[in-house]
Amino acid sequence: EARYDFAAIQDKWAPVWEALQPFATDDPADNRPRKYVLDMFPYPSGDLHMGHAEAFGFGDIVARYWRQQGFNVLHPIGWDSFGLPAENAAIKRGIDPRGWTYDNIAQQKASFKIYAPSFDWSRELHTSDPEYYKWNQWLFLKLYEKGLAYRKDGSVNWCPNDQTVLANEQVIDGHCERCGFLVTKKKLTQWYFRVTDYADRLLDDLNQLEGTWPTRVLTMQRNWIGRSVGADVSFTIEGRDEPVSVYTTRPDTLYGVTFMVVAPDSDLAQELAAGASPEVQAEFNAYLEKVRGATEIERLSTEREKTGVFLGRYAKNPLTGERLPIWAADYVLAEYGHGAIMAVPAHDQRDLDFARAFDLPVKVVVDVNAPVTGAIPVITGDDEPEDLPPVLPDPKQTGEALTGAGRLVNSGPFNGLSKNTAITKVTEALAQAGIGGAARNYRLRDWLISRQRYWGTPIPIIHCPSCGEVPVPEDQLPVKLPDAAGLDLRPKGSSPLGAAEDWVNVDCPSCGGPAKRDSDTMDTFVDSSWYFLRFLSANDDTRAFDPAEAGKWAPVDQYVGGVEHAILHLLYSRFITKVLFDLGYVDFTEPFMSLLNQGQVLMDGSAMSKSKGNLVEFASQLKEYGADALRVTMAFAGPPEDDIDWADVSATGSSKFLARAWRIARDVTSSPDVIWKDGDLALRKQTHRFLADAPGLVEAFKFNVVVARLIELVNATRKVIDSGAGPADPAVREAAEVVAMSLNLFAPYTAEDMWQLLGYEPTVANVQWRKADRTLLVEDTVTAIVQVNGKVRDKFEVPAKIGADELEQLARSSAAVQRSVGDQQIVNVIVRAPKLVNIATKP
Ligand code: ANZ
Ligand code: ZN
Repeated sequence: EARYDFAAIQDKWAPVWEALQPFATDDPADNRPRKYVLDMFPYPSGDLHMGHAEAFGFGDIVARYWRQQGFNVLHPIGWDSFGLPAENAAIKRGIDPRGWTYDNIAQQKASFKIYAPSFDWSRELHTSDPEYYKWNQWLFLKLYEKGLAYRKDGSVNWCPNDQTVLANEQVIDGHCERCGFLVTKKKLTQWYFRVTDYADRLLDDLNQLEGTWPTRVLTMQRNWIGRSVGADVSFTIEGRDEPVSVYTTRPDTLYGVTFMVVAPDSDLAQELAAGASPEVQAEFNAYLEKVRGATEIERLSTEREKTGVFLGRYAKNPLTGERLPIWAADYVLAEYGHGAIMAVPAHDQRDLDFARAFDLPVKVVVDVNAPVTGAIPVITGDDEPEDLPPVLPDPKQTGEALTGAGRLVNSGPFNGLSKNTAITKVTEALAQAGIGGAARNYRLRDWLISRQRYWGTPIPIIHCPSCGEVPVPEDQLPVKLPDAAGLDLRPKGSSPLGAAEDWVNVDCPSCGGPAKRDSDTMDTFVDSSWYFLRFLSANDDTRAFDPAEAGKWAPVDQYVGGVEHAILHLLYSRFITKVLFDLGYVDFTEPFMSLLNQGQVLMDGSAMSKSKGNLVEFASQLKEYGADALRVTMAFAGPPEDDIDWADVSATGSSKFLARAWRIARDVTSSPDVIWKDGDLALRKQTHRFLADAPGLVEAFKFNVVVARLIELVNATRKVIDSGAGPADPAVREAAEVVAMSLNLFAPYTAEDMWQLLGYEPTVANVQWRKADRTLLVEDTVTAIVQVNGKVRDKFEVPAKIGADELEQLARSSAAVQRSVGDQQIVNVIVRAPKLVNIATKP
């Protein structure tokens, strides 16, 4: 008797699929509805790991599912193959990053061929191919033309270990996202993409993704963009012609300003200090040195002891005319708002901490005990309401700022207004007086895209001494990377490309004079910001992508990937999509309509790593259990969003289940033309209940429930084979066929082999899902009892899911019940659906 042998089955079907290429989506005449299912493409850092097995397993369930539902499904694969790890490996081993990268791609590809996700291999791409990065350069030029790519001097995040700049998004709690080193600041001229122009749209469009993206990702993006709504207020400075603007979310507290603070590392602070006494200058310079060592998080912390320097200068409150001392303190950031603030210590905790540390005045201007609902006191002329009642706590004593809502006091004409009304009124007054008005600020910064490293896309700009920045003409793209041979790739703070003499020195495309190429390369997040569009035209060397193809396939219907990309990659792709929309290349504004974040694969409760010695290698698992058992184990472990602890799951159990399923197909003795209705009724009902339920479960990502139901169905089928009508029962064949079709989602080799055992041609992946027979879905029934005054008067069968109202109606209309009630009055009815109705009467 034939036995289930996963290795033999893999060896049998892999070449068949390779020849059939059943998942190529290249037929323009195919007019089925379309779905685009995409996994975040892998970085080729070695062989595939268990995390890949999980994510690609889940993505494939969805892709295979939609195919069975009659859709033309695009499920492509490529590699995110530029980046630092290749370069670092190359430096360490003295090899070419290119070789390292493409060897790893070959390795991962071979593993994928065994793991068998239903990829359309004809669209394979690698971002490090000139055929790909040519279009990165094209994209850069499009942004440049629009003024969305620009160069500026600025203080940038600098990783001293990788010797390269980092985008804000790549600084995690003050440390380098890649190597963990503490990030410092450095003044450099760098290329940026103007993401901040899109801040409002990036924020507001998140509402469209509510319900289809994980809530935590939406929240992380909202916080990252960090829109703040308030006002700008301009303050005149003694001894300075130009007034200084500050940004505040609390213009209502303007009467409570008692000093002003500027960021020590701002140009303004330097200038103000330069106009002060030599003692102040010296103190300021020493302070500035210290400040440069602190991270942004440290500086903003309310826990930290407040430090600062009085600059000996004064500003004037625009509404009260009061004289305000100006301080430099590091809790104010140079890069946010205007780098200067109006300090309101009574109502802002950091200002209060500072005021207490340096004994500065504190003035309460909002009575936080006053109710804010109800009538607003009428203000008539000079007849202002009473000032602050003495019952309010004094923040200077308590150390607690009064941050809540309330009504204004000590605020001249604004007294009595609620905080929110006052915010509006004061903002209006500022605008009218020409000294400020409504303003917004964002935490989001422009995207710094230049990198001082070799293994990336060269920036297609030429610097000419007479013409300045000159874009490389489109017909000269790609600007190919020079050979790594002969270049010193070791990080040294400037790009290794600068040393490639033949490459860097060129004629200016504009004047023909001697000029130099920009020697930085692009952040690899540029590569991945639009790759989902390149898949649509992967083999078209005349354009980045065909807008008509994008119109057909995009946006991506289902995206699958890790939550570690919640901000970086997902924010950048959303931005580039909106830019391409504005440029008229795509007709949608969001790239990924639905997002599934798979959990992590852990071992013994913690993340796997070589150093911890708890690494489970994908290759060895694949060898030991085979692709199908691994895929089933991943799907069965729990909801896909949850972490999987590999120590708690059983690939052996999955293998046994697959063998049981396979043996059912082997044992079927009826032919494909059996009459279904002659089959065992109970088994048929179970099969059709499964057919009815499985689609909804898959669409809700309840893969584990589908597998559990399949296990039950296989067991029930085995019972009929062993003790019922036997292997010739049509219901056994029907169940076996449904199991094979369903296993296609989770265990494609086993499914294909079962399909053949059942007498069909490959491939089961293209077989359409069957509709459940409604007549086999009739509900289970139970017996309901009706009592009148505690005595049973009637019994009847009702659907197990009957509602209370319906059951009560049935009870009241029962002839036996009506007879028993007679002409008495019903005083109480208790319904316990589906089993009991109790009616109480009185004469
Ligand atoms: C006066 C005030 C009174 C403020 C009050 C708050 C409460 P978000 O919500 O983050 O935008 N601020 C402005 N620029 C700053 C900078 N460069 N560095 C540090 N802090 C800065 O916060 C805006 C508030 O943060 C602003 O409103 C300002 O303090 C401060 F009862 O102005 B506020
Ligand atoms: Zn020139």
